[in-house]
Parts: sequence; C-alpha cells; structure tokens
Amino acid sequence: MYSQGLIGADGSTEETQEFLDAFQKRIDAEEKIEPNDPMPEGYRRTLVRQIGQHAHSEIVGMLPEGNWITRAPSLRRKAALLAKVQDEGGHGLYLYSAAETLGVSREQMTEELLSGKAKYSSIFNYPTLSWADMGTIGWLVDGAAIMNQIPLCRCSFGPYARAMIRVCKEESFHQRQGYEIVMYLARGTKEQRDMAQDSLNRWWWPSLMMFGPHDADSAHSEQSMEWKIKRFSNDALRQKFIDATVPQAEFLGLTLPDPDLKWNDEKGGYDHGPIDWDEFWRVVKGDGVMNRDRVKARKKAWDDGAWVREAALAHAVKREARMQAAE
Ligand code: BYC
Repeated sequence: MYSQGLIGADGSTEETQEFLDAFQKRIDAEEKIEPNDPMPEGYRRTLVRQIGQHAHSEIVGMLPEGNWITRAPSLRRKAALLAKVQDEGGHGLYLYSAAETLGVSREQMTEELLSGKAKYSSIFNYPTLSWADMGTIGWLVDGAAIMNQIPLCRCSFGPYARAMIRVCKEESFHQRQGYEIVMYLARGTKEQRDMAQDSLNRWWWPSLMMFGPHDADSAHSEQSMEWKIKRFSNDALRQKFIDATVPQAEFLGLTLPDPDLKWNDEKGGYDHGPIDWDEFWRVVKGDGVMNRDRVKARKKAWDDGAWVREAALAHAVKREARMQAAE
C-alpha cells in the first residue's frame, strides 16, 4: 500500500506525485478502485458530482413519465409505464448508495439538488405533452442513456461500475418498450403518426444535448477519461447515438428534424446540424420550461417524507439501544 501524501502541521494533506502516479498506475492496469482505497481528492469529488447528478436525474426523470401513468391508453401500457418509473426510482437508490460509499450523505446530495447547486440531466426540463412522448422518451432518452451508461459499467470506481450493470439491463428494456410504443403509433392512423412525428421533433435535439457540451467545451472530460471514469468523450458517444438512431427512425418512416443529417462515407458516420448550445445552458442553469416545477415537486416529496425518515431513524436508534442492552 502506498501512502496518500504528506500531512502538514495544520493537518492538511498534500497529495504527493508518488501517490498520484501510483494511483494512476492502478487505473492504467484496469484495477477497480474501492471505497476504502486511497484516492486523490479530485477523483473522489468528480465521482460524487457525477454519481450524484446521475442519481438526481433518475429520480427527477420519474416526474415527466409519472405524469402519464393515469392517462396510459390501456392496462398493458399502464403496467409497463408504472414498472419503468419504479425501475428509475431503483436506479436512483443504487446510485445514491454508490455515492454514499464516498463519504457523502443522501441528505447532503438532496440539499444540493434542492438548492440548485447539484445538476440533473437537462432532458427532464422539457414537458411531456402527449402519450407519444412516453414512447419517444423510452426510445431516445433511454437510448441515449444506454449509449452513455454501457461504458460506465467499466468505470474505474467499483460501486458505480457494478450499479451500472443492472441499470443498463433495465434501461435496455425501457428503450425497447419505448420504441414499440412509437412503432405502434407510426403504423397507426394519420393522427397517431402525426403525434409520433411531433414528439420526435420536440425530443430529438434535447436528446443530443444529454451527452453534454462539445468536447472542446467539456470541462471535466479529459481528466475523467484519464481516470477511466468516462471511457468515451461526449461527442464520441453523441455520434454513436446518432448513427444508431437514424436507421431506427427510417424503419418507422419518421423524419429526424435535422435537414443537415447526412451520411459521411469518409468518417463512417452521420454529419448533423448545429446544436443550440444557448438553449442547453439556459436549461442547465434553471431556465427550461419545467425546471421550477421539477425542483418544487422534489422539495415537496422531501418535505412530505420527513416524518418517514424521522420514524425510520427513531426505530434504528431504538433497535441499537436494545441490542446494546442485550449485550
Ligand atoms: N444536463 O465537463 P462536462 C437517465 C454539465 S438520466 C445537465 O462534459 P461531465 C434516465 C456537467 O455536469 C441520464 N448538466 O461534464 C433517467 C458540468 O457541470 P458541473 C443521466 C450537464 O460530467 C430516467 C458541465 O455541464 N445520466 O439515464 O464530464 C429515465 C460541463 O460538462 C449535462 C448521467 O448522469 C446535461 N445533459 O460529462 C430515462 C450519466 N451535460 O458539474 C433515462 C452520468 C453536462 O461542472 N453522467 N452537464 O457543474 C455522465 O456521463 C456525465 O456527467 C455527462 C457530463 C456526460 C452527463
């Protein structure tokens, strides 16, 4: 075991080059880093930020779809949507647990979400206006999530990587159920086809934004890739997603709302039109159509659940006292 660094007279720790090099050597050797292993503070902070944001995205992501459970057009659709939303709650919980192993509490993470300090995915600040949106979200949003998350199964931090394996299996089912909804509508009446096309027009660009800013503007990518937290850059994953999705849209007979989308033989992928990064940053900074509603709903759930947390804690304290008395 290598030492973490030098301890100053004031108790501060300085990470020595020897420590950083030894850590990088473990990363390069594809060793998994576990919660009690020594790690650079920057590595820990990056993971807390990313896993926390990811957990918040899963939980906030329940809201736009939860909104449609009572309006699903059949019992079969209702049961599948209900199960999908429950799965997302589960993903949030695995992810909060993974972040907790890094010494941050769920309360802290939630407070950061509610205060606006912690982010969640921009995609959930768009409204769900029609039933077709339940299909399009599964197809595109879960599709984009899988493209981003499959490489996270090989993330260098063990608890995150392991959580992602189950998450990806469930997301892949979500993507298929979404695509099946859109396929049904695309093969239906003119009104159903129009509803599917309108939904695709609204969700295509926000789905591309899910991958984050272009590589040149991505503050964290380079370091995160060196630490093998991220395995691919934002643009590389966005390109893979576009290349996989274009044939899926063609199969449905739907049109992606980008006149510049063209196959480029030389790069072996599609070229696409410009992404509206002003819109992206506006939404990320809190000014999307649904930002205020989403945070308000999470705050209400957190406040309404306070008595449950208090009761659970009181029970745990009592049980601990009983066990101590019995010893
Ligand atoms: N939205 O340096 P960058 C899901 C922020 S939900 C908001 O490239 P990084 C699902 C970024 O945080 C999908 N903010 O950052 C759930 C950073 O700001 P800070 C959620 C974004 O971390 C329910 C700044 O922009 N998936 O699966 O290297 C139903 C600069 O960006 C966004 C995850 O969270 C965005 N779209 O890369 C269905 C996956 N993009 O923190 C589906 C895990 C960027 O410096 N996360 N920002 O203030 C990741 O893979 C990475 O964090 C990202 C960004 C690729 C998203």
